[in-house]
Amino acid sequence: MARSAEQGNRTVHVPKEPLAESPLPIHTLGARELRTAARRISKVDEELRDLVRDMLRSMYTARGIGLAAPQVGVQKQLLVIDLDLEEAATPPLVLINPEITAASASLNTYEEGCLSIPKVYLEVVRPSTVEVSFRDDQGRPRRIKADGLLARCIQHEMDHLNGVLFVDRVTDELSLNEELRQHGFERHHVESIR
Ligand code: K1U
Ligand code: ZN
Repeated sequence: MARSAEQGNRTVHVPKEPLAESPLPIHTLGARELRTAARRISKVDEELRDLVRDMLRSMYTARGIGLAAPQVGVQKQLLVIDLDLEEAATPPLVLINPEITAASASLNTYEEGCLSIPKVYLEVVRPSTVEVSFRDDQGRPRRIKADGLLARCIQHEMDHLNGVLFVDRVTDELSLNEELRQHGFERHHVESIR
């Protein structure tokens, strides 16, 4: 639907309270959708912003801090992040066609989780800081330097855009097998594309 000049292209904004049901079902380990590489987005329009809103509502409902489009079965290079779930005034980050332009040589270890692998938490080693270029929800080019949990989350979500899951990066095979088993997954569900 066309928007009037008064309405303009509004930045996406949705309440952070969880809904009774996720607007978009989130695929879980074993689903083919999680192993399919996402395509670049050529047009940032109201239809895409509607998808962003539904992804944000789904992320807030699942109480996650990030969500990538392939997790909801959409093979587009789009991800959302919000590290401040309790603060309504903090806007989420929307990254369209993100590219890592620099990554630190220094690495750190963090126990990651994933909405697509519920309850499984395992240590993953990644670069401590990254620089990322992307388009925002208005299609404007952006560039950020990220460290801490934001750097971690960006790398985790960008992996989703390439069909890579954090369990592919776990080096402790014993812990991986045990943690998967304890939460109802089997090793064959991982089926790495790497
Ligand atoms: O991609 C996803 O499935 C979201 C994932 C993001 C993520 C978490 C931890 C490290 C890297 C990436 C999650 O949000 S899982 C839930 C979670 O770990 C968490 C939720 C609320 C506060 C803090 C962590
Ligand atoms: Zn994930």
